[in-house]
This record gives sequence, structure tokens and C-alpha cells, in this order.
Amino acid sequence: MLRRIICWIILVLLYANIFAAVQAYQVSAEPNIDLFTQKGGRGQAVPCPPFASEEEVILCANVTYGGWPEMNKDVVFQLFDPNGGIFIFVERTNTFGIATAKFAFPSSPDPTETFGTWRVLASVNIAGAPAVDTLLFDVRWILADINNDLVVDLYDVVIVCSAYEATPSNSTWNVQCDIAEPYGIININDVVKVTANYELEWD
Ligand SMILES: [Ca+2]
Repeated sequence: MLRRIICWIILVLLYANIFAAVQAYQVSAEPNIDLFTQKGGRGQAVPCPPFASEEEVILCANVTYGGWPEMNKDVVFQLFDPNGGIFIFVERTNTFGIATAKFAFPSSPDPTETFGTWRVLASVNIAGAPAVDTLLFDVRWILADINNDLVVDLYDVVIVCSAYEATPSNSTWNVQCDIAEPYGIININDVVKVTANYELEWD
């Protein structure tokens, strides 16, 4: 009889603990989405390095709820081009909570329509609560044209050199100069990419 009472007490305590833990999780849990590409942009509203117009963009959204990956959630990716055009994709998160959408820039009789700043918005809804992240990136005819004026000249060299050795935590960081791997630092690879295309002009 005593053993049965002890068992019941243990069961009640266990149930109370589990109930409290679930309640704490539900109160603390918040949906979160982090949008980035294969070149960077992790974190809320963090811009990512530029793309050349012939490159493919791989958009990734990491969805969590209370810090845990959320699988089988529909993520809406909205891309806004520099001229007001909108492209929309819906992709579902995998077992790691990641949804991926691949995007190629549309071909056009006037490719310069693609050049400029693109904006991406990724959104998800978990248990009635929305989460959103945004991302900006520039598109150019070639990555070496840092200031997007259709010629690679001394101005581009000066801009990339003025950000030399910068990482995102530095005041001299300029994401527009992050045009070669490894991404997340402006180093000799970025400078060489500019100088190797010196005096090239868009035609
Ligand atoms: Ca230029």
C-alpha cells in the first residue's frame, strides 16, 4: 500500500514537472526566421554580397520555434527587383528547419533592367504568429564594377582598397566589396577580382 502511494506521488510530481516545462516552452517560444543566401546575410535584415546577373541565387530560410528547427512549414519568398517587379516562391522547410529557393535572374532585351538593388522578404506563420526577415543585395553586369557605373576603373579600386581587411564588425566594412571567396572579409581575392577586370566597360 505504501509503495503504491509513493508511486502515485512520484507520478503526480513527474506530471506536474512536465506540465510546467511545456507551459514554460509555450510562453517562451517565439517563431523566428533567418533569411540568407549562399554568399551570406545571416542575421536579421543583414545584407548579402552582390551577384552578377548570370549567377544563380540560392535563397535559404532557417525557421525555428523556441530555438528549435521547425520542419514542414511553408516559407513565402518575395523578391522585389529594382524596377518594381515581384517574384514569389513558396518552399517547405526540411527536417533541419531550412527552406530553399533557387532563382535565376530573368533574361531581358535590356539586361541593365536587372542591375541595381534587389530586396527579398521571407515570411512564415507558426501557431498563428508570423515571423519575417529581409535581405538586400546588388546585381551588376560583373562583380568587379563595385559602384555599378558600368565601367571598372580607379574608383572601384579605391573603394575595395578602402575596405581592405574589413569584416562585418568593422566600421570600414562594405558588403559591396565582398565579391570573392571567402565571403565575410575583404581581402586580396576581392582586390584581384577588381584589378583583373580593370578598364573593362559595359557595352
Ligand atoms: Ca565602376
